Amino acid sequence: MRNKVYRQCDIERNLRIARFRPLDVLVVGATGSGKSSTLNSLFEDNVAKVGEGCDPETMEIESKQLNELLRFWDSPGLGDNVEADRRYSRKLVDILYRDYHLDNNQYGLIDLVLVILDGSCRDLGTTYKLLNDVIIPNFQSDRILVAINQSDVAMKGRHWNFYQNCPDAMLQSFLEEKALSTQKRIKEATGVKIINPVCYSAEKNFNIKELLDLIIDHIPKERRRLVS
Ligand SMILES: Nc1nc2c(ncn2[C@@H]2O[C@H](COP(=O)(O)OP(=O)(O)OP(=O)(O)O)[C@@H](O)[C@H]2O)c(=O)[nH]1
Ligand SMILES: [Mg+2]
Repeated sequence: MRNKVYRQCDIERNLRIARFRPLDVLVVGATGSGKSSTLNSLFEDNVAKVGEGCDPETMEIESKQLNELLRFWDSPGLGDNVEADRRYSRKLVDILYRDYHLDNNQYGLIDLVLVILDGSCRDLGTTYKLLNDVIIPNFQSDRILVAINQSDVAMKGRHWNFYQNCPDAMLQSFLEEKALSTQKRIKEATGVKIINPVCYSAEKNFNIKELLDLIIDHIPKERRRLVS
């Protein structure tokens, strides 16, 4: 089934509880983790420019609407240099405080933050910094989701079954361990207990429905009050 119409009834029902639409998901992560590739895979279309060379690609926060129920915000990645990190962090904080008014109440525009990790890399330093310095002080922790991209190259390209386009048993168990260890390490580094991350590959279109499931199953029950 196409992603645009995937579990529409569930999304409608979950959004109806809090009477809002669309759901706004801010996609963040280190540069090169695959945020833009993830959007292309979710949209089954070329909606965001993917980096081809060594340099960071996305420079601005831009919205992409999948359908009338889901809107994603692609963002620049952290981890390039100190000055760029400062600039991008400010942009992220700004959007976390972007508001809208309804019935005389003020709400935050962004409903969920999706943190994308590069599964081929063990270093979580930039992600910790992003969470500790930018996201957690300015956003409700129970609205943070984490997903691990680049599962196809998590073991340096080994154990990917090219014929079936999925990990073999060895890589599968490596990914399960990786998800648990990431959850534990994020708890230790930030104090936040995240939901078990989904491992997927934007490049190979692997587990993209599971990534959508993670979002759909964690649609907040109410609109977001701004952190003061
Ligand atoms: N093997 C593999 N490569 C991937 C995957 N996802 C992304 N890539 C590659 O990783 C590189 C960076 O991808 P982008 O989508 O531009 O990453 P980004 O997080 O948007 O990067 P910035 O815009 O610089 O923050 C590109 O060369 C992609 O082709 C994946 O699932 N598997
Ligand atoms: Mg990008």
